[in-house]
Amino acid sequence: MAKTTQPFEIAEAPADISFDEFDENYFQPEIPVVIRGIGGKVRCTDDLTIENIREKIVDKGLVTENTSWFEGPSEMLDLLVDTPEIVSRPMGEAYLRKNHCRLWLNGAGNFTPSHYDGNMIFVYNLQLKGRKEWRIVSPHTPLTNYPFSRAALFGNGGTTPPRKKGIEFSEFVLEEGDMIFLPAFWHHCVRATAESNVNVNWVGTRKSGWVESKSLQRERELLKFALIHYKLWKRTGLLNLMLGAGIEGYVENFAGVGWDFIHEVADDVPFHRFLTRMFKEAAMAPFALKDSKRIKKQLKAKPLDSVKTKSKPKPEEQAA
Ligand SMILES: O=C(O)CCC(=O)C(=O)O
Ligand SMILES: [Fe+2]
Repeated sequence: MAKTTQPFEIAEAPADISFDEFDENYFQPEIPVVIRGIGGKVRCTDDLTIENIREKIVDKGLVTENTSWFEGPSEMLDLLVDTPEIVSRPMGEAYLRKNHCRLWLNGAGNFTPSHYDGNMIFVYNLQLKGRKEWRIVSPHTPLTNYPFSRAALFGNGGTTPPRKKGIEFSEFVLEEGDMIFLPAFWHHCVRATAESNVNVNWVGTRKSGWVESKSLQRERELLKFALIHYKLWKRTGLLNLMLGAGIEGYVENFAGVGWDFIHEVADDVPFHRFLTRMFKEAAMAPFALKDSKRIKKQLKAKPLDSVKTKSKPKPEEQAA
């Protein structure tokens, strides 16, 4: 692709796209695509208010509360929506963690800064209610992250389009009923613009056939660090803190498999690449220190905060 700071046009597909077409054109080559209006094709409860969902799922303890979303097994989403075939078939071939479904309940202005998801997962995100604005960045021209992290530096963490030349990015809106398929390692930042927003995710990890990219290369090198660290210290606490943003069991249960999978991804990384990676990550430490207050605030956010307070976008975020 030509060197440009202009966004590229996201691929779009109709709600009746066949599984074969989806698989060949998007899933296998790991190309993001927005499927318009698929929400109208699947059974979906009609009482989709945040209060109802809270009563039906959250208050019944069917989900685990995470920093800014809820996660749970597929039964929790089955209460809300049918799983489309272009989701269920690839999920059937993938590694799944127990909680491979997620639920986002956000008020207007909720902003998720630029990051890519852990465990090398691909993500389907269906906008069941409301409207969200997305910006995604290709793993072939990735943003710079905090050391060992999957979150982009706040400087370019999503509030404004990337300025550096050559970064491949796209901007689009998910209206009610639209779904994005986002392959592994694509940075994304997301802003809720409707009063009340409900999204569901299905996520999984490809067992093989990962498309090589700069971000996959970094992941391999970071997982090599995990292997070496564990060999030396036989402990995972620090690894889960650094690589898994403090999530307990992140490496032990990586992609729902754990160490066997990490070996598969990282065994071949030469030692000099691992060393270079350590230097590159260390070089970003000053940025983490500079932004530490905002990072802490972000980590403390709770899913329903923005619903309760109906927060308006902050001036610094309105630039997006
Ligand atoms: O909806 C959002 O605010 C973020 C969504 C997201 O990060 C995801 O689906 O992985
Ligand atoms: Fe995400």
